[in-house]
Amino acid sequence: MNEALHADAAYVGWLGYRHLESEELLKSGVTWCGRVVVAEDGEVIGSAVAELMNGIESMLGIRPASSGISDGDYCIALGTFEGGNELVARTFDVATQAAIGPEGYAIRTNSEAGCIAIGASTAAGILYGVFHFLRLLGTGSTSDLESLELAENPKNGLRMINQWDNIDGSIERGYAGKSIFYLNNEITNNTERVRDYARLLASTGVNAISINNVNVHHYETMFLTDKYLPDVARLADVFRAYGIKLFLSINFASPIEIGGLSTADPLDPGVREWWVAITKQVYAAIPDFGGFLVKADSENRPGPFTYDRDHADGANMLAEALLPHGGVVIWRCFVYNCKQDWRDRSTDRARAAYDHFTPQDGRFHDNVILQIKNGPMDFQVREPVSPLFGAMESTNQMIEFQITQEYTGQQRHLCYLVPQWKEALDFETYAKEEASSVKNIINGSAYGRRYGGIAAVSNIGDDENWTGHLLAQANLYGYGRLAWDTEISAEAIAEEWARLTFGGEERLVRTIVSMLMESLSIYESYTAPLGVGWMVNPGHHYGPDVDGYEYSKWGTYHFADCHGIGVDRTVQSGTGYAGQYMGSNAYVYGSVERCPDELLLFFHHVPYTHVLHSGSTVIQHIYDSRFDGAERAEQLREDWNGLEGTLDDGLHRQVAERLKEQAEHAREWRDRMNTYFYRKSGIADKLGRKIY
Ligand code: GCV
Repeated sequence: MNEALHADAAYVGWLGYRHLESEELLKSGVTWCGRVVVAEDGEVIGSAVAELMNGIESMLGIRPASSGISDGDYCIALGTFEGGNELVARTFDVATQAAIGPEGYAIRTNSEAGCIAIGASTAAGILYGVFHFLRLLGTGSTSDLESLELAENPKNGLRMINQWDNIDGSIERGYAGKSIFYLNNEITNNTERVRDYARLLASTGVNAISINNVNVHHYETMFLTDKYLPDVARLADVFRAYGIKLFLSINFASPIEIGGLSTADPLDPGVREWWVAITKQVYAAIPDFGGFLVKADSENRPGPFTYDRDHADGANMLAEALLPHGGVVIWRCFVYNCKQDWRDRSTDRARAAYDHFTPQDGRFHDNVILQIKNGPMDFQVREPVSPLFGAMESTNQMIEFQITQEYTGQQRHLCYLVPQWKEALDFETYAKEEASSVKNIINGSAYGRRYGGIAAVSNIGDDENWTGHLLAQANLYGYGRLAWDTEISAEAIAEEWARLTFGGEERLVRTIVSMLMESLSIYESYTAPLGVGWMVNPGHHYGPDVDGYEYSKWGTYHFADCHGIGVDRTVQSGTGYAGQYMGSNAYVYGSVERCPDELLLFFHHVPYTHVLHSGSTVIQHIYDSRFDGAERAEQLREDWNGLEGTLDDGLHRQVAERLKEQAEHAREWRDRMNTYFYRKSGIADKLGRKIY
């Protein structure tokens, strides 16, 4: 197979629409898909129809005819329930139609009418329905098309991607090349690539994107002005055709930096008027603009604190400017003291978001959503879930995940993150007696909130395969699918992705799914077992450095000495962080006996000889997990190498190279960690393995 084809296969990702292998499904598909009947037009419907035609052609080898009405032969009928497609109207009864929300869809085979109908209340619903139908074909998860009957609504209103791209083309924490949006302080003209990204995102159910880094620098501050707004609007056009709303990250000090004012005080009438006017200007250019994403008073970014105002003052000012246009403010809760003195044992960064925000519950306007990182620190491989979820009954909340692998191997190591995200979503907060797991908090149902959802920091760049590590595409795919339906299992998502990307050969699929499912635990075991994070090289965050952050200002310590390790966050003797949890979570985390092993060192400082629930001591676990993790990383490499010949060489080779690096690097982690702790503790490995 030639190189161009390899490259193309990596580029198209899960939208490669491989020719179907199942004869039965192929036959059924050819019968039903010869014609597409659609009575409406419009951009989003246009995207849906184009995707359907291309998908069918590629998977079934027939190009469907397209018409406004049926010719009596079998067909696929698309349309909104009220949109004039008689086949759609006939196929779905009133109850089904009523059960479909704004972005949902129903798919049903109507044998009598000779159609498979995809019906929805909006064009976006049709688009999602089409992608679902194509997924059914592509994964072979239906053997024939005679009896389809399904209906779906997304579990979350906002299913958002955050780009951390800068206008100079760099990407903060990007590991897959340069930005696809920007180059040399200009917004790209290559909207083809942006459009392909929009397709990938829409196919998983993503419906919102913020296109610039939350750290908003000089030029990006001007995105709100005539200098860039027409170009921003061009990008909004591309995303709109795929049902995706565009948001901008804004600089809280914009009134000073681009408005010529002397203050950005949110209670200053001049500042408030300025935001009203500039927001109006944005909506004139982008009528369906989503709103502003804000990082304020965080890691040296400006914010309301400068003026002795609080987050609610800042967020509400922006919310008022957006309200007449239907926009929302997404206000990040990643607020902590990043200039801490490491000698100060009373300040605990983990406490910060809860301490800052809970006192303001009830003060945020209805079109403000607080965006909270999944854990209280910063996207470590293992953290407890942030105690802020559920702790603000009268405030909209959404969760923030990091698809880009800043602390999880930077797309040079394999680390499938969906299991981590699922664990966070399933976490029971005990905010209410029932149904108050994180997923029910953020989807708005627990407290009857109007807005909520999920955001995640993207992992793509202009690398041919988008994500650097080809298998890291599974994280982007998995994020979207999970945001749409928080109930699907991580394994089911992995399997879908593997089948769509690599085809249905069983050994190939099984191997890839098992590698993905193992990968998080492997990465955790050679890097940061027992919940102690941050033992990485400062700045770029790749690779081991146990004390890299130990004497820094960032509030990220493990407190290892010759006796023990871990952070005492108990109420009795520590920072009190464990007391921020509700119900039995506080009880479990606050006790060294009850705390689960995987989080022990996050909550407790214990001697190396402390015996874990597993029966092992802390020091022995430190050694065992590193040896084990490095071995399992080697196994990943072998598993993949065993697939040679079952997928095209180019794809195989690029992953093989990454897995080789990972296996070597896992050994580096193992040896650095084990040697450090052996030297600190003076306790030998019971199994007498080589520690340097
Ligand atoms: C965008 C961490 C990252 C920063 C990032 C920040 C944030 O600190 O290292 O690069 O900045 O989180 O989420 O705002």
